[in-house]
Amino acid sequence: MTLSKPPPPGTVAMSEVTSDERQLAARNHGFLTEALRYPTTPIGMHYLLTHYDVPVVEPATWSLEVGGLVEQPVSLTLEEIKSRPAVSRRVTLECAGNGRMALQPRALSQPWGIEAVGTAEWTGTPLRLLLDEVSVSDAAVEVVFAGIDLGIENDIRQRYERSLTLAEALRGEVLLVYAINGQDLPPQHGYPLRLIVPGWYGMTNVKWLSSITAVDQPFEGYQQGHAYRMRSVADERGTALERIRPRALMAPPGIPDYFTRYRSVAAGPVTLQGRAWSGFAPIASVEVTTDRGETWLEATLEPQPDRYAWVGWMSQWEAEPGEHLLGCRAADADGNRQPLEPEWNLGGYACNAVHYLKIVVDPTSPIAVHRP
Ligand SMILES: Nc1nc2c(c(=O)[nH]1)N[C@H]1C(S)=C(S)[C@@H](COP(=O)(O)O)O[C@H]1N2
Ligand SMILES: [Mo]
Repeated sequence: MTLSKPPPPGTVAMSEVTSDERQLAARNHGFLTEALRYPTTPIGMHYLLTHYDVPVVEPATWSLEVGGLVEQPVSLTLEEIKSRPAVSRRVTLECAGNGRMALQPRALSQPWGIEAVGTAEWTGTPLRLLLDEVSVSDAAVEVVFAGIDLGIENDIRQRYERSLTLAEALRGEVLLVYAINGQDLPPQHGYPLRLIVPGWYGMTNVKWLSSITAVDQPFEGYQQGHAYRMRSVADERGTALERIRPRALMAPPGIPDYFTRYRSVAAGPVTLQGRAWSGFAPIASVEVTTDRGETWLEATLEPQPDRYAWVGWMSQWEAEPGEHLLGCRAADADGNRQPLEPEWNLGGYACNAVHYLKIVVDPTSPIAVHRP
C-alpha cells in the first residue's frame, strides 16, 4: 500500500509511536530478544499483553464455572482443578499483533516490533477431560471462555471473552493452566487459571479464566466478532485470526548500542543462532541471510522439543568489516513460508515478514563505537 491516499481511520502513516501507544508499550512489555538463547523463556523475559487491568484475584473466593449447554454444570475451586490429571508442555505464545510496526500506514495500537513472543513450560489439566465430564449437549457448537477482567474498548464495556468451536475445544492439547515454568501463574500471566491453546495466536489464551460456557450459536463478542480479524477496510467482516504463521528470529549477535540497539561484532567467525516456530506444522527449514536477502543459507535445526514449541537453529558466518543486514526466515512442513514484505491489513495482525538486524563489524575492536 502506498501513501498516496490518506491513512484509513484508526491508522497512522508513520513509524513513530504516539504518547498513548508509549503508555501501552510500557505496560505490555516485549520479550527480550537476547533471551532467544534460552529454550524456555524465564518468566520476566516473556512478553505481556493485557487489554485492561491485571485483576487482583483472591483464591479463596475464585471459582471456575462450567455451564451453558452441558448436562452437569460444575463449579470448581483452584484446589479441585489442581488435583485433576496434570500435563506440562512447552508452548510458544505469540501476540497476533507482533510485527505490526513493519506496516505503513499502520494501526494505532500496541506498537510491537518483533518482540511479542515467548516460550514457557505450562502446567495444567486438559480441557477435554473436563468437557467430557460435564457432558456437552449435542446442541452446542462453541465454547466461550471469559476472563474476569473488565474494560472498555471502542466504547463497548466488556469482559475479555473469546470462543473456540467445540471441535477445537475438544482437541486434547488445549489446557487449563495454573503454572508457568514450575511456578504458580504470576498475576500478569493470568493467576489463578488461564487457557492455553497450543498453536494459536495469543488472544485465544484467555487469562484470569472464570467461566467456560457451551453455546448453540457462534460467539460474536467484541474480541471474536470485531477484534482480531484480518481486514483491508473497516466495514468488511474479515477473517478471524487463528493459528500462528511461521517466523524465525535471531538472537542478536555481539553487543548493542544502548540507544539504537545496532549491534557491534568483531570480524571473524560468528555463530548465529535463534529459534523458529509455526502454529500450523513443524518447522521444516530456516534460512539465514547476511546480505539483506541477496543470498540465503540453510541453517542447522535442533530437534523440536514439543510440537508447539519453537525449535533452535544455528548457522556460521564469517563477519567481514563493514555494515551488514542479517535476517532469517522459516518455512513449515505445510509449506507456509515467511514473506519478505508483510501482508498489509487494517489491524496490523500476523505480520511475519523477515526482520533485519543491523550489524557493524569493526576490524579493530569488538567494542567499536558507531553512530546510526
Ligand atoms: N483475560 C484476558 N486474557 C487475555 C488477554 C487479556 O487482555 N485479558 N490478552 C490476550 C492477548 S491479546 C495475548 S497476546 C495473550 C498474552 O499473554 P501473556 O500476557 O501471558 O504473554 O493473552 C491473551 N489473553
Ligand atoms: Mo495479543
